[in-house]
Amino acid sequence: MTNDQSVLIPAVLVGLRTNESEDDFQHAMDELASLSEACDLQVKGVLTQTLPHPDNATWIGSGKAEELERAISGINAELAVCLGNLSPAQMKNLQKIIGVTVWDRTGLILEIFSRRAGTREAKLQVESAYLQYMLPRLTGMWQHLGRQGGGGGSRANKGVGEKQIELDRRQISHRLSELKKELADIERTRDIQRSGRIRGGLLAVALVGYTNAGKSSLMNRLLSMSETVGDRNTEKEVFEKDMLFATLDTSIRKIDIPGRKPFLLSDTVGFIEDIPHSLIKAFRSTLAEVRFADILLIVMDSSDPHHEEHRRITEETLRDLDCEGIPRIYVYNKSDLRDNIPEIRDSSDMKCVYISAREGAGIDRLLDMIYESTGAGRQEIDILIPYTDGDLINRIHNEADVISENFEENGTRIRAVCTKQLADLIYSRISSI
Ligand SMILES: Nc1nc2c(ncn2[C@@H]2O[C@H](COP(=O)(O)OP(=O)(O)OP(=O)(O)O)[C@@H](O)[C@H]2O)c(=O)[nH]1
Ligand SMILES: [Mg+2]
Repeated sequence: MTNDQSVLIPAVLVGLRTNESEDDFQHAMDELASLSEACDLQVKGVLTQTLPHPDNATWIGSGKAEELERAISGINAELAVCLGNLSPAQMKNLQKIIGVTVWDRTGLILEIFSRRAGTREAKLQVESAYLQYMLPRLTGMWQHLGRQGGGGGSRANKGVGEKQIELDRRQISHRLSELKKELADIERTRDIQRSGRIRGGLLAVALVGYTNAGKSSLMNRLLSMSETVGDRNTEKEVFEKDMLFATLDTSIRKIDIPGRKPFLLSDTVGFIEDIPHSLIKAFRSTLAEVRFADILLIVMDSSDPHHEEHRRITEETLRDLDCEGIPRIYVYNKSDLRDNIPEIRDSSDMKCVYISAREGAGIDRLLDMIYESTGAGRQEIDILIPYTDGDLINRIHNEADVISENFEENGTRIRAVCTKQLADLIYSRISSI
């Protein structure tokens, strides 16, 4: 969460346009500015360069790098944030010319994540991604420190530096394996909790989508419609803000709207174009709620001209997470910001709905669609349950729709429709059909 009292670091944004269109390049620069804002940077200047391909040594070319150096000293910037992912050598060389720290887009995203990580799991995941990112960059880091120490380049210092790098490298590798183990432990606990919930027989719905699309706002809207124990549901509300990566941790809430079957809803980290691969890998366990969901709500900001592109990126990320088979509903949010709402032609393989999480429009239709789609996630069971397994009979009565029930010599024969999870659980306990 951004701290309003925190000191903003003056920074310059650096863009390199190669073969993308002017519009795409501008859009990417705007996003870099929003990411910088989310990281408490104050953008004091923007410098762009056009080249057929990035310069091997300095990324933007040595002439442009010198121009950048002059701009930086003119406005006392402390940081240069580059659009794109720089190689360790490019980063090191550029840093040397301009005399201030260089971050690339991946480094910036990792920095935001490390500031925002709230739970222990998120902290460990970010640390793991950060160390993987740092590992090949150690050389550049040492050179930078060496220069600050005043002995940059001298042969004696270089030896010490190289030893230090080797040491750092070993320490980082060691820490990475520790982190892997700790994260695996957390994931195991999470699995136990999850199977506990599945036993609750509730349908699991997951919100996914590009960052800032309105996922958390939609969760809060559904919570506000839910039945409350006291008179308010506010303590269950999740954090929403006009800021990239407002949410990092996964929150799960029971949505219990009067007159409708309750379901579980999870809200999690948003996606972004070119999300660092190490980050996706590190967040795989947080995103487990998405992987095990019965249905995905793909939320988009329909007022953003790039929302279809955002949808493509979301689908690609979901593919990386092995979520291709899960039924989905495309939720076009922020309809209140649109002048017109296109006619929706529902087809069996693509379910779309326009909603406004802020004003409530379209929410009832979305809920109908969730229940309609869950038919796909439900299945019929026909099973003979021994009289000794009375607890299973109780669960089926509580959680499934019973079609018929006959008392036979060896047990109760039940035909019912229930969630896939409940069916799997029953079949794993009772092998005879
Ligand atoms: N006008 C309008 N604004 C909305 C709507 N839904 C969300 N917003 C705003 O969009 C911004 C982002 O909303 P969030 O709910 O935090 O978005 P998110 O998808 O959870 O974002 P991350 O957690 O960063 O991935 C906030 O300023 C919301 O108030 C809507 O239906 N209409
Ligand atoms: Mg959010």
